[in-house]
Amino acid sequence: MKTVYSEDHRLHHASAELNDGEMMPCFEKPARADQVLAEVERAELGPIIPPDDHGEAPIRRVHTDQYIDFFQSAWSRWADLGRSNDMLPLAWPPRRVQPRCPQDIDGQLGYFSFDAGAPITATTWQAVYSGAQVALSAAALLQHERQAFALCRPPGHHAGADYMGGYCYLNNAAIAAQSLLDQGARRVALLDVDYHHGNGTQDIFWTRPDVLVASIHADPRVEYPFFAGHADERGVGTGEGFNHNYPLPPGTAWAAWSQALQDALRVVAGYAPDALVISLGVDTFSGDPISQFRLQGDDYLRMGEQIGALRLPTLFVMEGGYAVAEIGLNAVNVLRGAATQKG
Ligand code: OKP
Ligand code: ZN
Repeated sequence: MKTVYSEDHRLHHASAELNDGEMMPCFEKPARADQVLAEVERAELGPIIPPDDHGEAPIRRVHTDQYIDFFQSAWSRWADLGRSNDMLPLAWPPRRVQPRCPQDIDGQLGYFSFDAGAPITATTWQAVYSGAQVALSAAALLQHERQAFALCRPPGHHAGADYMGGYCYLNNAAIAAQSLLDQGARRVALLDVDYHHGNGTQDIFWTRPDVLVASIHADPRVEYPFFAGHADERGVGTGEGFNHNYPLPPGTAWAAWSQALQDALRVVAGYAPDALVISLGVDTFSGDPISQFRLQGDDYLRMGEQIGALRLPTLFVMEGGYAVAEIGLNAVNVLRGAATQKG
């Protein structure tokens, strides 16, 4: 399996996030991707190639022009005010307000985010632009290959069409899924195995039947992102029935997790997609510092085997995973498991 990777992820390295009421060093940091890359090399998974530049157009197929334009100019507007700290939002519209986009940079930061978990630095746009190109380039590989790995960083699945949050800025998996449709796929399935619900992905495809979204994650009643991911969220209008959530309690281990996977894979197979995108978060690991599931190293091999057994053209897009020492092995175990099944 080929891995697409760009060093540009290093250009996003924010200084702090709010955790338990305290500003702490970001869990989402460059060492994460370094570890995954090192393990891809060590395991000899296959060639590691740089992304091609597909430009902004495929990003703007998923994200609004207003959001992208804001993002691209945000840092220079911030710096022009003499500010040098990472950009963080501080106000959001409450319920029952139909928000108008403010003119002020602080107001706009709240308008284009849903939490304070996505700080913008001077070079964040460059990093996330390259991350999206990694996803697009890996998606393009599926024209000739059965499987590919987009080693994206930062993650993307919390980002919606016009908002950032939860370490996410551009929804790499959604951008890849849309590009597969634009290259001729009639239906794409997107399965999110990250510990956290992919609220951005769900929102982006909420009304659409051409992308089936399934997500296995911690129950939002007790876990971030709290306001989406319930089992009764199934899409609306023409999208009704094309969104499937599998919320699971804290402490879930492989036995119960794999039951949800089995059901999700049955739903995916029934959809008969032309391609499958996996939002590959490995923060389901027992040792993850911010998560409460109990998957073990070998479970990721089984996960990959079961995904690979569908024998669909499959794109793996890196999402979360914060146990830095183990993130590489866990992610590569999924890829190796899937690679042994292809044929
Ligand atoms: C991103 B991805 C810890 C609380 C949780 C946000 C978690 C974002 C996870 N400070 N903060 O889904 O792995
Ligand atoms: Zn996560």
